Formats: sequence, structure tokens, C-alpha cells
Amino acid sequence: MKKLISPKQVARAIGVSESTLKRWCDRGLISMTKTAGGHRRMELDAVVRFLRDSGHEIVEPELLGLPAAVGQTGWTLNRACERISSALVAGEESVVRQVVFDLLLAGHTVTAIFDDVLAPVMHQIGEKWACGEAAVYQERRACEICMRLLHELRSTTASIEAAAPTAIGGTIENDIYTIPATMAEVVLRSVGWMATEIGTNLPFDTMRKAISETRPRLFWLSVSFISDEEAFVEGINDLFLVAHEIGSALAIGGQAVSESLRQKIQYTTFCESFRDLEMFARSLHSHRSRPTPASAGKLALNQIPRSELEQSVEPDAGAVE
Ligand code: B12
Repeated sequence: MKKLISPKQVARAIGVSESTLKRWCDRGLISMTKTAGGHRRMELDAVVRFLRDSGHEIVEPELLGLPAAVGQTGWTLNRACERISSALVAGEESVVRQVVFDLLLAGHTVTAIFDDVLAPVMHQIGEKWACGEAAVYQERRACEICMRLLHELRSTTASIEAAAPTAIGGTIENDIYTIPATMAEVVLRSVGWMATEIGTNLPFDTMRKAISETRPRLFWLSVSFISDEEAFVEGINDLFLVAHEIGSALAIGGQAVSESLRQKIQYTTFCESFRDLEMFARSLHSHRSRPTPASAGKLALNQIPRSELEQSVEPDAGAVE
């Protein structure tokens, strides 16, 4: 269930009056829904998009459930990698969340954050572990913090439309890498797909059954560890046949699939990065990203004279929501 936020909370979080915030909602500048009682409510994703597109500052991020320091620092991607890498090894979870939400507010997509920040950072942590600079518990704690962040980003993506194309996915038998498999789910949800991860360490027969029974438009497979290459090649090719029959596209990615292995397997697309997956998903289903109200022909926020933006409206009868 998506967490909904009231105009009062958002208004305080971004330092404007509640009536101004309500007027922006009514002008469609911030996507909102209304409760049965007619009260306005917003999703965090809509508020993040409004802040990103309007450049409006955030003064009390905690009111939106975000770390207190969000919105105060601009990051180059390199600086963000350095800060997240040291914070992950040190177990500073709120710092990791803060930098990632700063990047989202600065306009970076989850796909770019995964490819250009979190993946390189996890590689660095692998090197620190391999050369003894990071202990096993620090690597594992970093993985847990990363997984909680991915679930938070999953719950922050906009609600998926009922008619959205479906996708399911996971990892093969003996592959317990949840991070890249969950990143694929969040990337697909961020471009409007009803994507559901069905788990890790999945035997091929149950993946074939999942495709036959749920008939997804897309099946993704994250391959970070292969225990038996021969069984892998046979399993993937059987899976592709079933997917093809059903009309499901098979997208594969992962560092364990070497060039020579790729020659032996069938798939619809092989993705070197999550950008590849996002582009493939968009090509399959041109997700008309929910127009930011500004871009929907309504006046762009920065085109509305500040005086007009600040004009207050009559609060609703029985106003405070
Ligand atoms: C975290 C980690 C683990 C964690 C995983 C935690 C989790 N919940 O996911 C745990 C502790 C489970 C683990 C276990 C092992 N690990 Co490990 N692990 C890592 C580490 C540090 C980071 C991996 C990661 O999350 N990367 C982040 C992802 C997003 O990046 P990526 O995989 O490069 O993905 C990019 C692309 O490939 C692509 N992509 C990847 N997957 C997908 C999927 C789709 C659908 C798409 C579209 C794209 C895509 O997009 C990504 C971004 O650009 C790596 C170091 C490294 N260099 O990667 C070692 C590493 C991969 N592990 C290694 C090893 C050896 C192991 C073990 C075998 C150790 C052991 N003896 O037990 C086990 C195997 C476990 C198993 N059976 O699955 C070695 C692999 C060496 C090799 N080449 O084979 C590495 C390289 C460490 C090292 N330096 O030696 N590991």
C-alpha cells in the first residue's frame, strides 16, 4: 500500500502555506488523489517529482519520511560514489539514503543511480573485501542496507496503472544475489511496468511454470553466479522456448554471463546495464511517463509569476486536512 501524505505535511516540509500547496494541487502542479472524504493526498513520488521539476527547496524532509539532511547537498556522481561507499562500509544507513534522495531530487533516475553509483560502489566494496580492507560483516551489512534502500525506492515509485504491462523475474538456482535482481524490478516499475520479483535461487522448471501460468510480457533474469554452466545453457534455452511460445520477452543480465556463454544461449535481449533494460522496456511498451503536470500543457512552474504562485486561496470549509 503506497504511503500517502497530506497537504499539511507537504506544505510544512517544503516551507509554504497549506493553502498555497492546495492551490498547486488543484492547478495540477503536484499529482494528488482524493480520499472518500474528499481530502487531498499525495504520494512521495509525486512530491519528489514536483521538487525536482520546480527546483523548490525542501526544509523539513523528515516530514516526508526522508533523512533530515536531504536537499542540502549537491553531489557530482563521483562524490556521491565516494560518500556512499564509505557510509556503506561504516554502516551509516541514513547517509546512504540521504545521498540517494539528493540525487533523485537533483533529477537523476533510479536507473542512472543503479548503473553509475550503486553498482560501482558495490564493486568497490567487493575489492575492499577481497584485499581485506572490509570485513565480511561490513560487506554483508552493506548488502542489507542496499536491499532496504531498494525496497524504499520500490515503494517510492509512482503507482502502476492497471493496464500496465507485466514483468516477473529473479535469479537461477544457487544464485543468491538479490541486489541486481531487485534493481531490475525497481527500474521496470519506475517506467510504469507492473514488475514483480519472484525470488532468487529459482530452479528452471519453476521459472518455466511461472511464465506459462502468469504469461508476463517480460521475464527478466539476473545472473551473478553460475554453479553449473552446462545446466545453465540447457536451462536458459528451454526457458527461452517457453517464453517465446507465450509471447514473453526474455531479458538477461549479470556479470556471470561471459561472452562465450552468451554465444550458447538464446534470449530476447542481453542487458549490460539497467539502462539497457529501461530502453528495452520502453521499446516494448512506450510508457508515457505520467506527464509532470507542468509538462501537460499546463503552465510550467517556472512560467507562473511568483506573485501568482504565492496568491492564497480560500481554504476549504473545515480546511485542515
Ligand atoms: C555483494 C556481493 C555478494 C553478496 C550478494 C548480496 C546480495 N544480496 O545481492 C553475497 C554475500 C551473497 C555474495 C556471495 C558470493 N560471492 Co559475491 N560479490 C558481491 C559484490 C561485492 C557486489 C555484487 C553486487 O551487488 N554488484 C552490484 C550489481 C548491480 O552490479 P553488477 O552485478 O556488476 O551488475 C551490473 C551489470 O552486470 C548489469 N546487471 C547485473 N544483473 C543484471 C540483471 C538484469 C536483469 C539486467 C538488465 C542488468 C543486470 O547491470 C548492473 C549495473 O550496471 C561482488 C563484487 C563485484 N565486483 O561485483 C562480489 C563478487 C561478485 N562475489 C564473488 C564471489 C566469488 C562470491 C561467492 C562465490 C563467495 C563464496 N565463496 O561463497 C558467493 C557466491 C554466492 C552465490 N552462490 O550466489 C566474486 C566473483 C568472482 C567471479 N568472477 O566469479 C566477486 C567479484 C568478489 C571478488 N572480488 O572476488 N557476493
